Amino acid sequence: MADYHFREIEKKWQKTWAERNAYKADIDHNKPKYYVLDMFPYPSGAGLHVGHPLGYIASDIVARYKKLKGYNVLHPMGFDAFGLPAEQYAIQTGQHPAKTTYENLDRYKHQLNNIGFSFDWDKEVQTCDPDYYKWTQWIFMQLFDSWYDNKANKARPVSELTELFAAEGNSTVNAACDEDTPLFSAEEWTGFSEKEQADLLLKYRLTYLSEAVVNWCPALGTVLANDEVKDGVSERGGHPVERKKMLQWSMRITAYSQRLLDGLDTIDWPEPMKEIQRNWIGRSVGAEVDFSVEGSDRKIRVFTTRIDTIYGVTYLALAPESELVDELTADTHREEVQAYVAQAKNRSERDRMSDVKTVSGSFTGAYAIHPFSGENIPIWVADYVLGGYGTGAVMAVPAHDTRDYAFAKHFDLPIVEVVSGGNIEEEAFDGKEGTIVNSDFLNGLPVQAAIAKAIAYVEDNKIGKGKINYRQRDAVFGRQRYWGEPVPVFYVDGIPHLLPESSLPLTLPEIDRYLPTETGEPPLGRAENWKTDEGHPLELSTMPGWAGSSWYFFRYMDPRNNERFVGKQAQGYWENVDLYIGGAEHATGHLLYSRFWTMFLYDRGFVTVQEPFKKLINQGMIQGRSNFVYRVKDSNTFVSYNLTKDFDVVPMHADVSLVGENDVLDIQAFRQWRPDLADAEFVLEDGRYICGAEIEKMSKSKYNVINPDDMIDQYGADTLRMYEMFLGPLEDSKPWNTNGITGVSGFLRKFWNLFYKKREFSVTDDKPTADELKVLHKTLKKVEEDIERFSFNTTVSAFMICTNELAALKCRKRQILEPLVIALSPYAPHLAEELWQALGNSGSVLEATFPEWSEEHLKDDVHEYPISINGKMRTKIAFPVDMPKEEMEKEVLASEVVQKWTEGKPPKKVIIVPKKIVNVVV
Ligand code: ANZ
Repeated sequence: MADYHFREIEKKWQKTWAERNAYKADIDHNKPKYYVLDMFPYPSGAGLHVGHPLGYIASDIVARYKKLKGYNVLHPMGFDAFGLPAEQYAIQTGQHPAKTTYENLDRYKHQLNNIGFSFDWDKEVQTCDPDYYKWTQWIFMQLFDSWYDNKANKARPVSELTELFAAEGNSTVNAACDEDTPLFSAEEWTGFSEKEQADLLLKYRLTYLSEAVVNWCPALGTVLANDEVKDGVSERGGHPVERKKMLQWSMRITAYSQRLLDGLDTIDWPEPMKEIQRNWIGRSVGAEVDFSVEGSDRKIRVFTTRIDTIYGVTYLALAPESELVDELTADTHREEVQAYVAQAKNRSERDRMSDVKTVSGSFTGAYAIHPFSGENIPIWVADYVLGGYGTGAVMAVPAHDTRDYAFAKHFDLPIVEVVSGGNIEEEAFDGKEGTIVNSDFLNGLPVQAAIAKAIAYVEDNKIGKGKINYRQRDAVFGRQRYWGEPVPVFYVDGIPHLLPESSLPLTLPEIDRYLPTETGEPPLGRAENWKTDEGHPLELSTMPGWAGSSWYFFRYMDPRNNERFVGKQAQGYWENVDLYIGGAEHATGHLLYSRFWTMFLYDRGFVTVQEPFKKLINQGMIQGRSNFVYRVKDSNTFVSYNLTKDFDVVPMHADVSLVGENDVLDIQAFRQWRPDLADAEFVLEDGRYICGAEIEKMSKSKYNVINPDDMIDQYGADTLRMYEMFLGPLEDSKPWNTNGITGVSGFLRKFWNLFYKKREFSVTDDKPTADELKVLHKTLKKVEEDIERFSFNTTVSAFMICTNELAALKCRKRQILEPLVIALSPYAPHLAEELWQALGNSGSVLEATFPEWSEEHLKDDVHEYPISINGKMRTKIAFPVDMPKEEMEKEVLASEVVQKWTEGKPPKKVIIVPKKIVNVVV
């Protein structure tokens, strides 16, 4: 084959690699391991567009490069195959979601294979496969069977907790548990009924059933996790979400808040991702202080981060949800407060937090007593106080907090500034209004010292204590849907029990329709005989999308193990993911849950690592370039882009496949696109219809999707791979531009032509020149250094420059070209494999070693200086680069040409610019 026939070449090598099982990764203790992973895709009905493989191409390059560098590389792929879209489709069509899922999955696989990825398909996992979700259920069971010991700072089996309860009750146990867990003695514990014990244990288990306020989405018929709700609507579909109290499975991720924070310092992730997780977890150091209530023995406990400002408290504010509201409100104010509470509860948390302008609240008629000054302070209900955070009550210090300040101004409450506590710049109040108090024993201390002293004081006096709060809540785990993992739990007299391990997997039952039952139970309520053999009812909710994706990286290491979720040996060898590439949108979902489950599995001794992903890179989005046509209102006439100002037009997306170079519309094709356009009329400019264009998200609905299959068919997979990398830095978002791809395709052809001259393979064994060696070594150095820092676009340019330079030098030498084939193989594996074979190698380029570059060939040892006399270039003289200036000057002046132009006279000045030029002024 003499021409670059990419179609045949790519088919041939894809087939060969598959036959040879070329990417099989087995444990090999003689080599260091490297685990490169992509976030596995959800196989959607739309298939892949060119944006999807961007990250996969980058990870594939790294995988192939690391292999050349002598690593044993694990580079698997699989599918996150449970999820809402397949189920929504099933509801519409009556088709089993498995059917569409597997159809989509096959299409994805086919598309991925077209691109020539080095995936070890023997390691494939699919989260909806019972052999896989058996182990998701198993991990759920381990979580149910664990509690978090704050003293040991790790999860432990529940059997050890019940032993402690039986021996000492729970007062000595420092565990992550529900706020409302009562204290009990050992005798009380043993005296409790089975149901009472079971209920208490649920307050400790790491996965538990509780009555919780959840995000209920009536349109989707399910609850959603906090990260699945954006701006009050469901992330998928944009349906309204309500707050609702339900009996619900949750995961006690809050037990791990501090470790999830600390762990961030040990991993190499983009700083913004770490920051998003830090903010989500929301650690805040402060104190809880109890305020007594006048005429009542109830106390109001507040959480504050600024206890040093306590002398400036002028009112207390309770969250509308707080149960204290009803208890404390004076009869004279009851009606008003109740009306306020009813209205406030309907506002979303987000609105309540951020909106300072619509200050609202209601006075309860009750008063608290200031613990330091003994003064009376009014108690208000205010919706800016959130029920679910801290204690649901705040001590309001209008002079030092903006929200309190706005509230006090609105309701005309006193504003009292505290002069201790140092000077915090962002204080709300500038001292012009209200009184200033001296904060007594905190006076003159810097903020942190004042806080420490005040905390010591409240602790000594037993009216409060130092406290660290986390904003993160436990993660809601149950979903009232069909297409997810069944929760392996059955009920006896309302007590949840785990199924025996031997009965896993608990497989999804067949049902007639994928909808809730008439009585509002989840779809599993439709299954006949959804019971244990003993007739006990099984749990009806299923697991959320994130269950299966929270541990799949371990399963890849050992996917066919029937005894364990991952074999000890396999996990011990592959450890965790060295490089993880995927989208930034998973910061508070998948990436947090995976870290949580890994820490848990570590605690219980099931894995040897605490963090799943050592290094993370977020690839940017490839945006689409949409085209528009402009329809004259209420007509079927379309006006060309530059004429639209003279008409009243409505823009409409036109499929980008109907538009040619320079945005010229193919009118014929457009008319055939849709029946309603068959008789479309056009107002043209210069005889053509020019479309408008805009950069938008690549999406079916915007008709701007570019299918990688089409690109591969037209240009080849190697060109697509290199072009996607060439578009710009991996992390950046950038628009797709099909015009640019021809440049890359031309470059690969040019590279090919270094080997073939007039269709003849013409590589020689001649000795390379210093210049040729320099081109080679410069390129190898750049390629290696750039891959090591994940800069792929610059590597592609380096290859282009090198190819041009070698073509200019007419270099066809094996000693130069062969190493380049190896270096190029991670990027253009098919072409490299073909040329490797043409060079006479029997094995595969996959088994080669990445060529080493050496400094010796990079040296510029002589430089040819232009010699300019009075500003005019007269000749050129080569000097060794390390020659001292005085010697150069002597030689320049002695040269014949210079002698001629200076007529032998001594020059006024000689200026030598190293490695650039010599200027002689006479
Ligand atoms: C007095 C004070 C004075 C406060 C001051 C702040 C500044 P973070 O950092 O987010 O933890 N707060 C406490 N619980 C709240 C709740 N459930 N809803 C709304 N606000 C609440 O914020 C803690 C601070 O937010 C606490 O410290 C409290 O106001 C308020 F100059 O107490 B502070």
